[in-house]
Amino acid sequence: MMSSSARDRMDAFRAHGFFVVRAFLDDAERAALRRACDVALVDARARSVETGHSTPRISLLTDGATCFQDDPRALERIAGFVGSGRVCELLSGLSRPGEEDTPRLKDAHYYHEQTRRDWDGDWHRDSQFGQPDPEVERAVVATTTAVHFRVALEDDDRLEIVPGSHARWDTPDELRIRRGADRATPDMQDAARLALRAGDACVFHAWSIHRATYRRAPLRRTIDALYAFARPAVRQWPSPAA
Ligand SMILES: O=C(O)CCC(=O)C(=O)O
Repeated sequence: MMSSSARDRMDAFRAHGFFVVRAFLDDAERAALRRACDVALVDARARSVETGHSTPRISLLTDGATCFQDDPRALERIAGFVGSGRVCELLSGLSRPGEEDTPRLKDAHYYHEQTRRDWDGDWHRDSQFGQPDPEVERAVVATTTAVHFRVALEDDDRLEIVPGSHARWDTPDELRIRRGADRATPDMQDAARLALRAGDACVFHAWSIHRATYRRAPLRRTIDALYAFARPAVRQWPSPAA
């Protein structure tokens, strides 16, 4: 039987598109995970004047081969965490009918404070990336699920979400903002700021309307993994010429 807290999480996810689990990691777990993620950030910052400095985040898995070459144990810890039963349990039951129930890990990122300047991110649904046609995107939003799972390794109140937007299409104002010329406006109606304390976890629907603002201070160290539930498309290869 589902525990009442699991039921509460699912209800919150269905209604608002996100839920928060307070104190998901204790101080020792959080410190160990932060040490592992910092290995990649220190490496990225040393290699680049952009990545890790003026980017919102670095990728922990797709750049892992280089970022962790001096400390492969750090990569093992991160990969173990984002694939752990404890994390997957939080994602259980979030898919739609017709989708797989098992989440497929797409990547893991590390959101960091800025080193050069403060800036405001664009409002978006992750579903819009690679979808120039809003009607095609609308069908993706209506039929599939992708989620971010994150843990703040230091206090983090940078993320803003429009609650409930995962379960409906945009209002005319929302569509104008996220596909228009003023995407970083502070004037998104009904947006809520998600304040996580160090150790808190949050799951949010990747198709929700959301954004973050990026600052030099305070320190931002949030690990975020992205998972999809949709069945992977089967790629049709052309048959070899006879
Ligand atoms: O927390 C953030 O910096 C924003 C996350 C975000 O917009 C995304 O990953 O799509």
